[in-house]
Amino acid sequence: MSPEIAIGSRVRKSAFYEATIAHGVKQFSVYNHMYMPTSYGDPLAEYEALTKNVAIWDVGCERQVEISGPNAIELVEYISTRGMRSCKEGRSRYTPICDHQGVLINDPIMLCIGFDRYWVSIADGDLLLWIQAINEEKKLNCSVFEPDVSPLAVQGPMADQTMADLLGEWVRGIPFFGFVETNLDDIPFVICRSGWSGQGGFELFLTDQSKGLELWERVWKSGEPYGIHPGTPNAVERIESDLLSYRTDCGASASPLELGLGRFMDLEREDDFIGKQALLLEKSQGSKRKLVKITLSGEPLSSPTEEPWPAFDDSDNRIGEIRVVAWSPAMQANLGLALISSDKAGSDFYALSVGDKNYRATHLSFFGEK
Ligand code: THG
Repeated sequence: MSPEIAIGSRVRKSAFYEATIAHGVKQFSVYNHMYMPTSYGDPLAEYEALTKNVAIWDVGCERQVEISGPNAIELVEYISTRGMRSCKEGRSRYTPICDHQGVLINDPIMLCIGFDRYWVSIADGDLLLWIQAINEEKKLNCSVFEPDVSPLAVQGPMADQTMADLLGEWVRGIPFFGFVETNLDDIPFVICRSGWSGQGGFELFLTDQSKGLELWERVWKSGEPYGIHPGTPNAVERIESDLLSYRTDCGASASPLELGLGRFMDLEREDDFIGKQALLLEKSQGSKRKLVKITLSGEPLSSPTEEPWPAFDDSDNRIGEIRVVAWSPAMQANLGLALISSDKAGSDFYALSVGDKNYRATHLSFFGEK
């Protein structure tokens, strides 16, 4: 028997947990102290639905940290490597967050609800504690808490049609990373044109967790004519689309410059922010490593990479590690991400899997520069 995950009260259930069980979820991971679906048992069907039709994902584990009060923008600006002052109400930005050493500690989307109210839509990490501590130490008097907000992702080429049928044609006009507060009868949510895929679509930020099953079923019904399928944040489509998985791709000790996130930061801005000095220094001296996209020789790899694989150049020098590999139906190849020492990044290399199998890695691109 393969290992299972224990379900218990220490780890939280998402607002859509019941719906995922009803739709046959087969595997969970844990993300922000919450069960996160990672498979419905047929990766190819999930990939096809995402890239050709429409997919519905429980991403309720993408928790929000709400920052509100007159100084909210001061706090947001101080924790963000990306400038947020020019972000308008009803718009959001993908924003790397670093510690004082310039190490990436989270990469949330920041939603500007008003200049006195933000939602930080976090990746896996206890950012709530970090922001609460900084708020206290800087005496900014914001209120910083986890609100009752649960995102549900609707992704794929038929996502617009699915949501237009459900809510009205107006949803087609929502710009990328723009959002609007709305409701379906008594189900309240915020609809945002966002999501962790390159296929387009929306995220519905449900603001009453007791309505999770209802919202899921309403979306499901609307998507049925368009081949809606339950899915999860997709292990390979997101690599094809250059979307970072914090920790998977970088562990907990990489800088956003190593990870190709430079275009999402404003290091030269006047305001002080956490990590600024370290990042400016790294930028002037060059980063030690680079995250690169590679293809790998061999049979399709069906199981996820449990551990990083050591990477070697052709003279057998250790040059870094492969962080993740997944089979790409679009490229008909094993696609991977590797953190490689800067002087070697850009060349081909080889790697040893956990079972000591030898794989040839061919360089495709630097992550974030496809
Ligand atoms: N949705 C929500 N919250 C999240 C995620 C999400 N929090 C954690 C995690 N995912 C954050 N990771 C990303 C990474 C990239 C993008 C979104 C979330 C993304 N990037 C675009 C790009 O790279 O082109 C655009 C970024 C921009 O222009 O600002 O979409 O999925 N709610």
